[in-house]
Amino acid sequence: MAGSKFAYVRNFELPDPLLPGTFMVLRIDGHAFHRLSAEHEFAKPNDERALQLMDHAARDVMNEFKDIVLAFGESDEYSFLFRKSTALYNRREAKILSTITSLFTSSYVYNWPTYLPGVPLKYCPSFDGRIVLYPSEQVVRDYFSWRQADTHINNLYNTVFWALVLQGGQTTTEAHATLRGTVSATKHEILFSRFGINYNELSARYRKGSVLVRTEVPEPEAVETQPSETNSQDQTSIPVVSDQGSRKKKSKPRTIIELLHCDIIGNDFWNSRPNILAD
Ligand code: DGT
Ligand code: MG
Ligand code: MG
Ligand code: MG
Ligand code: MG
Repeated sequence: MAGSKFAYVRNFELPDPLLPGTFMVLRIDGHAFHRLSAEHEFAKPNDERALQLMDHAARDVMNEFKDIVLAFGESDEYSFLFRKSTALYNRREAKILSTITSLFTSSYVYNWPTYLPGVPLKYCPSFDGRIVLYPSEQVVRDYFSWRQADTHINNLYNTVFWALVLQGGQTTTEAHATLRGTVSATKHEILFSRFGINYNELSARYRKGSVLVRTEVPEPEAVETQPSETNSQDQTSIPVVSDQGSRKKKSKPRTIIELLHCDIIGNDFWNSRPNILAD
């Protein structure tokens, strides 16, 4: 059927496919959260409630988009890694980016009262988003190492900074001056000797950020419904037909989304979860 004479305008909508066979990382970041955190009196340097709200929104995104295999969050940002061969929305960039940024934002707003009860939102928060493609496993790992190293550097600085201000009585200008040019060891030392704070004993959430992964869990029912199957081999992909009707054995393992605050720079995390980078 011919369209209207206006339908030609459709030709101005250009395709925006993301290169196939590459890892896709989508990162959202709170717009002007310097202001949002101040106006809603977030605790300094870290507001546990606000960070948990970020984790909740990221979990909602992962529940909706199963091709996301890993997410990492800190401060007002979250990064989502898609499996390499994802065909989500035919890899159309604007569709993916706008849908996920929008879902994250609405979940953040929807769940705000749960995490910050008694703190009414004064205005509409928003998030920016970008998608970057990475060509190899090594660059993907380096990307996440970069974000977690950033978490550590910022958190160490902010922790000392706010200790100097809130407990040490310095002005923010004085605290910046105190810390100017100091190396990491000096910051640890200031925290310990002046404020009795052992940095390494602070919450891992603050030091390592938030890591969301899919973890396989045993499917208890599958075992129960196949009592005659005793040989644990050869069961992986064979559909088993029971007397009561057809039922697939071990079709897809059940996974849960797990929240961790662990190191993702070293090899252990990646070696123990080979599925993240495999396709
Ligand atoms: P942008 O991203 O360019 O629109 O600007 P901002 O203001 O969002 O800057 P950004 O993303 O570089 O830094 C995040 C801001 O959010 C930073 O000013 C600190 C604030 N923020 C994030 N999480 C917390 C928190 O847990 N507690 C407090 N007090 N502030 C936080
Ligand atoms: Mg920024
Ligand atoms: Mg921001
Ligand atoms: Mg940020
Ligand atoms: Mg539509």
